[in-house]
Amino acid sequence: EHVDDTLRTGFHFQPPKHWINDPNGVMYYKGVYHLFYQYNPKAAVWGNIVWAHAVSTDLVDWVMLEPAISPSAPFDVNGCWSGSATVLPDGRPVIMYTGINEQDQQVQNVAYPKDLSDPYLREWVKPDYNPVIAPDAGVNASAFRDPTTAWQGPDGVWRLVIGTKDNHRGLAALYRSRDFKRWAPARRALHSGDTGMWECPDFYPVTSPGVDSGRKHVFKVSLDLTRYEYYTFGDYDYATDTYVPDPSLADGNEGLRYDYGNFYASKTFLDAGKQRRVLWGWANESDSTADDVRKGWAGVQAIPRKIWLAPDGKQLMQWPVAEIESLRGKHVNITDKLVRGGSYFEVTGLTTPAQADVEASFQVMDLGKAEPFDPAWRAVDAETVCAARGADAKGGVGPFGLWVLASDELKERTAVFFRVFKRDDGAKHAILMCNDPSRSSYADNLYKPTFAGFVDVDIAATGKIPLRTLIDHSMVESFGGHGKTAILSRVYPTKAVGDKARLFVFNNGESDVKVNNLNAYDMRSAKIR
Ligand code: DQQ
Repeated sequence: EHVDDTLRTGFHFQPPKHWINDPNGVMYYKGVYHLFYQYNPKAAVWGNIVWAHAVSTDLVDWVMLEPAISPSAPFDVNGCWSGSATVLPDGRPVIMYTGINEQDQQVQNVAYPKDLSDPYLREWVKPDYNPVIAPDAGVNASAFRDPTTAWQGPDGVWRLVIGTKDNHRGLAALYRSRDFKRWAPARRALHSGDTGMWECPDFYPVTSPGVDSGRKHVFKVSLDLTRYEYYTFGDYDYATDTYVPDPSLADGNEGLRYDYGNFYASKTFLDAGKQRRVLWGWANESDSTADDVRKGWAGVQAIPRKIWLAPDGKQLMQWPVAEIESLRGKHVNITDKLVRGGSYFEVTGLTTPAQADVEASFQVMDLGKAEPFDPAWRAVDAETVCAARGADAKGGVGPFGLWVLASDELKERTAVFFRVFKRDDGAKHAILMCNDPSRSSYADNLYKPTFAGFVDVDIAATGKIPLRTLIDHSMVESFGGHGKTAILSRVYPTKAVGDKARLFVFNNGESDVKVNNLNAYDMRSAKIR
């Protein structure tokens, strides 16, 4: 079987070939990180789904193992879909996943490691008493899946939620158990919303460094209809199993997102070793199915991100786990370089700009040039604004930022950029962050959406906007405002590949911009064996 390597990633997780989707059962157990994921062992399209398995001690290099869970029994013969791992108080991990049974119903099954002394936990056993949760009468049996990691209340009872829907209403159905074997539905869902099927819910306590944030809980869902995820955080009462999002937060399609780009079916786990919460998410392809078949592969996992509550309590923050910095090689630094309105320059000196880590801080020299923010652009609908004002639309302050994966003649390039608008309300400025892939490739049949989010940076106070972009052949994964806004795009250059790719800083605004500091690093490839 032929695999086309040209746009495969160097330091983002991918198996050697075939289709992957959701991260599953992510966990840290006795010094080892486990990543399971939805995988088609036979082809580069979705189907024949099993839980593939990889392990790592540093979230960078991976050892690929045999699939941990494959269809084998009446309760999962038609597929082993997404789910989560829970580490029990006695130290045993347990997986709960969705099986597609003989009747094509979605049921929840458990699996336990066969041999706890195997550090990689290669083999998993499915008890005969599966399924442990089947859809009751009144539950939509073809929309009842993706159990979360369970949590235990002070009463010793386990709880978890399952994504489902009732007509158009998405639901996080709550179940309880004393023994992880017999589960009973709660009378009320943990949360619900008028947004269609809720896939891959996640629910967890979140911390904020240096702040006693008082046990806020995060609730995230993946919306099947829009293929976006959104989250809220708020207060969770164990006694009544009630979750109330903070009233200042929008719920539903208008809510906050982990990532404003191509990032779906994500899942977090508690890294007990490093006392942090880590987020994994899946980046789908944006080329055609025919292209995926030709390439022999499809799907990438985003860089694992540390996730925490911002000290101001307004949103979550994310940052690539520090371990990936161990892959940094050759380093290029630029300090205090002025980029006049309408100009650009190349960042030279990297050996592999197609596989790089770029951190930059941009200073706006004349904020007074910011255009007024049209109140018709609702604060959450950054995408509309960015679609109307792309990387080539000259502005007052911005667009400025990076052209990554750029070809020699600059006809292929993916823009990662900011625009600053003046607001008439108290917030003073609106900062838009966009990924514009509209010129990313000469190839046809690509999906090239402009993705965008707002970045909550007080530019009048600091004058600066920080950006970090991980470039990995077909992945452009950016973090604005030190992790306040993340945007992941998939792009498919034809000329800006391998050592032909180039990196630029551009400024299409009227105001000059200064690159206070730019540190770019070649990235070595992770070892995936
Ligand atoms: N992918 C899985 C489902 C889940 C969906 C099937 C989300 O369990 O709802 O591969 O991408």
